[in-house]
Amino acid sequence: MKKALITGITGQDGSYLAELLLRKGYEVHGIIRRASTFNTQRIDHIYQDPHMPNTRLYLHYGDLTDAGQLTNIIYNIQPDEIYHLGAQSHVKVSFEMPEFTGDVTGLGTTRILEAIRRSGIKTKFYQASSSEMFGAAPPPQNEETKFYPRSPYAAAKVYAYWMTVNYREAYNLFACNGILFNHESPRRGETFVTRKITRALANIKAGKQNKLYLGNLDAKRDWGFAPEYVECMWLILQQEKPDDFVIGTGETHSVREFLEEAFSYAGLDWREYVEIDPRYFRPTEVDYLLADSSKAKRILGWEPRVTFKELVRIMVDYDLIQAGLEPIGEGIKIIHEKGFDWTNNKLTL
Ligand code: NDP
Ligand code: GDR
Repeated sequence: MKKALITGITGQDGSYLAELLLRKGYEVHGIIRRASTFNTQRIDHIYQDPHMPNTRLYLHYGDLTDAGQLTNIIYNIQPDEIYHLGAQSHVKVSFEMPEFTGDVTGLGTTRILEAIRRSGIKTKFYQASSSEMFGAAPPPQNEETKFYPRSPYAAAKVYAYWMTVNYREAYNLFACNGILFNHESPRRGETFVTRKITRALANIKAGKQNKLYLGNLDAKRDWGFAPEYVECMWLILQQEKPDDFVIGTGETHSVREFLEEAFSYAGLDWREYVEIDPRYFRPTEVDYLLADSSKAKRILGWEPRVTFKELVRIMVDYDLIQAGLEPIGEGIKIIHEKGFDWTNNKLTL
């Protein structure tokens, strides 16, 4: 049985990836942070009591700032594959906490790479690189595009990207970068713009909220559906040789278009509810991201199946249910039609 270790297993991507790997028959280990409240909501439905026979999911306390414990975990588990998804992943927050973001998001990668090197184990390594690294580089962006990071988060990811490449070249590690463009889902963190919009609109419909405060509506993003993107992470580590891949849909939309699509699907006019709060503007913005994923299509055979419009509908339906309302239904229909599973209000793979 193959063993995988996931950092960031409690996050959006970590939770979908854990489901995928369990389904593929892996023994899955995840690193979680100690918190005073439960922080495992996204993986509670797959949690297994470690005392039971046939358990294949194990959680370990650790932190990306604690090199000793990371080395310990990696040495003890001896995983075949490591998916390094843990990060301070919020771009706006990284301007408030640049040093902390550098420590967790940048140096965190080095700590894991060093733990692999020092423990001498043979494992494959996946680094969660980001389209934010392209920043101000003109679209479309692919593996050849020069990085131009526009935030402390993006700068930390560029550092982590190059450390991954360096350990591949210096120590012959099977280390890969997946340069993923924005991907969203009902499990997306509530402060990222897509989820902030779909949650607010559901609360507005439910009479629990009247206004939605946002920042820059002109930014353009290449938004895809997260469960499809974790399949790429796995595919990248199944190749014969380690390599770096850009993953995205090849379609771009502004935040305004997302608003329009979401509110009109729910029968509302966003202009009546949205106000601009400059607090959400970023000191330097990334204006225009658009993926050229032709390499992933050619080598991994990967193409997205869920469109922008479908993604919006899935997220709106889910948040309507969360707000105690009837879903409009198109989103749930799409989930079933495309072979995903939505039971007990949980979207699983
Ligand atoms: P989330 O913010 O949802 O999850 C981040 C995860 O990292 C959580 O499990 C979090 O734990 C964990 N984490 C944060 N700080 C630490 C720390 N100090 N030590 C250990 N674990 C920590 O991110 P996503 O799932 O959306 O993204 C996964 C990865 O992919 C991230 O590295 C992100 O930067 C990157 N990425 C994401 C994209 C996207 O569109 N989603 C696109 C490109 C890259 P806790 O739950 O306790 O907070
Ligand atoms: P991003 O995602 O910065 O692309 O990083 P986010 O959803 O935070 O912002 C997207 C765009 O929306 C604009 N925006 C707002 N953003 C937030 N969060 N809140 C608002 O109120 C708001 N109003 C407008 C932003 O200015 C921006 O232009 C995400 C993260 O998941 C990263 O970890 C990942 O690397 C990249 O995607 C790819």
